[in-house]
Amino acid sequence: MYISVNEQNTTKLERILISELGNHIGDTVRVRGRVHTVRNQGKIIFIILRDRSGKEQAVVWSGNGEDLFNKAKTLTSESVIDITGIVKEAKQVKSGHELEVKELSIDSVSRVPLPIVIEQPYSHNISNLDRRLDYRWIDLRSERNNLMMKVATVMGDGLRGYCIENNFVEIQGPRIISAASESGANVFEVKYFDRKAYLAQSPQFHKQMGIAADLERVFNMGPVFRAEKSFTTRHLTEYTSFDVEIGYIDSFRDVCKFEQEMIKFTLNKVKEKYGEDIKRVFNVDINIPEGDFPYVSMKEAKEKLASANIPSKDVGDFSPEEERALSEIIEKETGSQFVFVYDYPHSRRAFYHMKDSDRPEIALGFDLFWKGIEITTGAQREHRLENLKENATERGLTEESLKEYFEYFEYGCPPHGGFALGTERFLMKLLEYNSILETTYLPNTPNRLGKLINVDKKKIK
Ligand code: AMO
Repeated sequence: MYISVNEQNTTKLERILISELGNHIGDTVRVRGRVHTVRNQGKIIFIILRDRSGKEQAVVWSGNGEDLFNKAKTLTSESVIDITGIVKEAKQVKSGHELEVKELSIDSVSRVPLPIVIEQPYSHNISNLDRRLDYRWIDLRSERNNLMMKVATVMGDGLRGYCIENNFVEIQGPRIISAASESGANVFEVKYFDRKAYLAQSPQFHKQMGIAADLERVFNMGPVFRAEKSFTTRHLTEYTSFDVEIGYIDSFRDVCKFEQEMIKFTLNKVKEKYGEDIKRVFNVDINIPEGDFPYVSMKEAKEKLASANIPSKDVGDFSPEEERALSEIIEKETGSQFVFVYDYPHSRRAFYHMKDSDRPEIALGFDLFWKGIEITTGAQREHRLENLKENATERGLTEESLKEYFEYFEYGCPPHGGFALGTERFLMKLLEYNSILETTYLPNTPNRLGKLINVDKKKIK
């Protein structure tokens, strides 16, 4: 059953996973993986073998052949090996069984010592974060980071799956674009043959194009780029945005409602598949929110913060300290870890947000906070071309620079709204990591481009 034929036409046992060994007591099996640790006791060598499904003790006896034993003696931690052996019951081992090695081949030798320490949580880790990220492929081998990547997969599947279940259409907006959508300040310029182009800060204009194209409900999950000089635990220069745009809405609250249900669905999916592992490895319980997330206006939020003696430097936005405090206050008051904040001043939001018709100084948009940080911005969009042009002019944006975008509204466009969720921030809060750099596969920041690039923080413009 487990026989496979390789290129040389010799038969080999098919690899099984460590997690399956319990079903094979007494059988000869083949397992492949990494040497987690190796301990030479003189006449016996203990190898802890690790694969994606778990760990198992493998034992090499000197009596099982000199060549085999000598080979085992050369093993280093983290080397990649291929073992054939017999699964034996072993009461003294946690799993209740171990593998008696009959054949050993070394697929790839690891240098020792490793450049970083793997496995411990960051707060106890003697390797600092930048060094760990410089050796990310080793850092990701830890149980927690491996699990983090698996959770990210299910999280993405949940977000996409919820949209698909609700008959959304998936789009991939172009990433090289001719006009900046968010603000001209934090956009990366690229050379596009003989002209300038930009890396998309968001698929904003192109998800709205999907509404003008009568796709009615669209989503887009993909990379976006921000030339932001922010050296924080929440900013990347390249991140994966989960964008949604919904046609025929009556209010931005329709958008909030959709996002709320999408989040519940996603958290449920993650809990179902990895809830127990997350509890064991991160000591985090996944709470599935019940009912509607609470709403708080900007004014109410600032009042609550003032009552709690949290200083406010900016009436139109929140500092990280305010975001943290506001989340705590709302959780205490309502039990909810999520809160929608709305009624931001229009002057502080993107020009494409619709203005409240009774209070034109207010934008019909919102942010969603979770456990102390903003994870989403959204809004009802201005779909009336004249108003949209006026908004742009107020911000000093030229008609010329937005010509293509404006065209989407010239041939009729349904009322619509949407939002974008930062997936790395979502994952960071989900697993309670301290930094977004840890929940990004290979994070780019102002001073990291694959590896640390030691940029002078004062000099970068
Ligand atoms: P905004 O710029 O607020 O809105 O971004 C939306 C969400 O993206 C995440 N985010 C980031 N994550 C990591 N690094 C960054 N530098 C970074 N910047 C933002 C946050 C944030 O809430 N077009 C609008 C959305 C819309 O209205 O649909 C936009 O991009 O989680």
